[in-house]
Amino acid sequence: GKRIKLLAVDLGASSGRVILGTYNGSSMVTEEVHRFANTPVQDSGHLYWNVPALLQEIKQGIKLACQAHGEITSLSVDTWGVDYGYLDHAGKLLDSPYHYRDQRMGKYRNRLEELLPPEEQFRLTGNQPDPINTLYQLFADLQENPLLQERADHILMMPDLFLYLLSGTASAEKTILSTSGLLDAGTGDPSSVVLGRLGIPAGLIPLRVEAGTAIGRLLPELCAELGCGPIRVIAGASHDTASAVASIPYMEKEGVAFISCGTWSLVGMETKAPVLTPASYKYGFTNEGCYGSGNRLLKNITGLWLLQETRRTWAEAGEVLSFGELSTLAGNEGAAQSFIQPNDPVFSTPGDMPGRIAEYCRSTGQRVPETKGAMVRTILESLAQSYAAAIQELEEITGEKVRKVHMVGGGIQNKLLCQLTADASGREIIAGPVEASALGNLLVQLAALGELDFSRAAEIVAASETLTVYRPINDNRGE
Ligand code: LFR
Repeated sequence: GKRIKLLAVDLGASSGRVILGTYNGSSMVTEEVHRFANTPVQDSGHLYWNVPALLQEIKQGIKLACQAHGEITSLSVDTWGVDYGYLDHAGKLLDSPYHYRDQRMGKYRNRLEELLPPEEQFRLTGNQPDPINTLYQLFADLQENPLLQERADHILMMPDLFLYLLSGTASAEKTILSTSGLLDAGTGDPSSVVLGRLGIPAGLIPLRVEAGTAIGRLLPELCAELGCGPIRVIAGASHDTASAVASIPYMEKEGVAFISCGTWSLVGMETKAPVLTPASYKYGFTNEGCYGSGNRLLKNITGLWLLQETRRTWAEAGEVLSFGELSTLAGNEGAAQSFIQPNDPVFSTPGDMPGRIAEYCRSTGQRVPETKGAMVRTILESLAQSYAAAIQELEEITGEKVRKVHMVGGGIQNKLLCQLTADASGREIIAGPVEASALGNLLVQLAALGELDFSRAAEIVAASETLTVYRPINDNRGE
């Protein structure tokens, strides 16, 4: 039968990959062609993304895929949310895009929130106010550098920036833009109130496109450089979380929540429309756009970031441990003795995470984890508990009972985390796929090419991936 080959470029905050998908009409076989670290640049007290290095890695992945697999029909890029770069009037990238963990927004936060109070932001945009959001970053940039108004032609969100560098077409895809805090809730259109209040020129946001739009082809000079044909370039569900959620192998959707586990853990539920109630605001939920129609009601929980930074800190001190080894150490420990709040601001910037966790435990009157295993156990159990709490909150906000939870993303390779989540939440966990964002990215491309009726997506994922079910063993809900 017919086989279609597609490439997903999936950039996470800690690593990126280029994944080849081969679709045969009923399942998708995926193969990792290239994987690379995403290492931010620290310079004069600021934190940036290294766009040239990332572009080089993406190109390397495309080249390897074309060498090994011949003709590739299309490609798409998804990345983390909220970050962006500026293009000048000649279409060149101005400066290095900032990392959302850069701290410049702190200086302007109060001013912004005077002009646009957090509660009003939430009501207007559906996005949970957070200094990492595009609107806080843009506002800070314009305050620090008013000349930007003249130098910049428009911004491009990170996936749109890479799509532009590959195809020459500038666009603003709807799902990634829905992380910005700049749109009217549920519409995909910039909010004139938000822009007006903050003095952000509307012209900074380029032509908006729906998720799943073919925007062009790989630039001729890149085809020549990489030895590829004129691969179609598709704006997919460009936000990695939108792609990840597009890959959930739902058997049913009623009463089902998801946890997307990467650098962040996103705990949520798909709803028809944004949920803008006081409870939704109070519990820290946000509303983002799904592929197609629909809304993602979810909470951002600082996720494997805690473990990534812990691992990095220990590696720098000479003890290099894999994530598998860390999980084994934690598995050999008894139940955690101390807990942290993953979203506490002390954990949000890069640094000595074990030191900060120890300090957190000390200052909250808890026992300081004494071994590496105990430290990891504290992280994993704290995550599982905050997932369970978010599920509880989701039930309260939506008035729906959550019976099952789909866990997707790289974090589900940590089986202990999945089991702890089943235990803490008292829910059945269905884990898979691991490469959720890449798979969702590929499926949306197929739909954009007219090769897939998206209502079959879950069925295709279930036919392509191994799913693992975790049932609560030690039900900690006390029911
Ligand atoms: C996950 C994610 C979240 C977003 C966070 C920061 O990778 O995209 O959805 O809130 O990164 O951009």
